[in-house]
Amino acid sequence: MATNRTFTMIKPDATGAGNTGKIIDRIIGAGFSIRAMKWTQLSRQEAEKFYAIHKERPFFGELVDYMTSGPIVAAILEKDNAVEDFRTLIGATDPKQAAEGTIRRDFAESIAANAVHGSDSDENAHNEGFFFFSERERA
Ligand code: 3AN
Repeated sequence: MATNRTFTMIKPDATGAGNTGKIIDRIIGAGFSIRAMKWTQLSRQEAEKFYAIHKERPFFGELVDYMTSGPIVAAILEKDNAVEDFRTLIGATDPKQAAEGTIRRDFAESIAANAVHGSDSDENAHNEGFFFFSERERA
């Protein structure tokens, strides 16, 4: 399993606000290369499957409603230490706690509508990329 890759989604608040290009610029500017990318929308069933790990959390219904509310951009990114460096680039889950200069600080609306997703481990990065992209798209 590659350990220099992570997975991201630009979420419906950010695509809807017209911030997709600015966020992709930030990602590339931080040294990540894009290995796969698609503009798509999640069905309820897909969002429930993607976020299954959170299904006992009180915000699960809200999370699924939100993530199916509009288009997203899914991408596989590559860089040394990709998972950790990308989490640093996006900042804390709650944009109010996110450090100055992070993507969530600058573009997120709230803890639920927080602009971008970033995988939290190499294993999840692999599984999440697998969820969205076929083998030839992941090359
Ligand atoms: P992160 O995306 O920073 O890893 P997680 O894994 O704790 O955060 O949560 C997954 C997603 O669930 C978050 N990106 C956010 O959209 C949503 N979420 C987390 N906590 C809350 C909350 N308290 N209320 C609503 N949505 C939440």
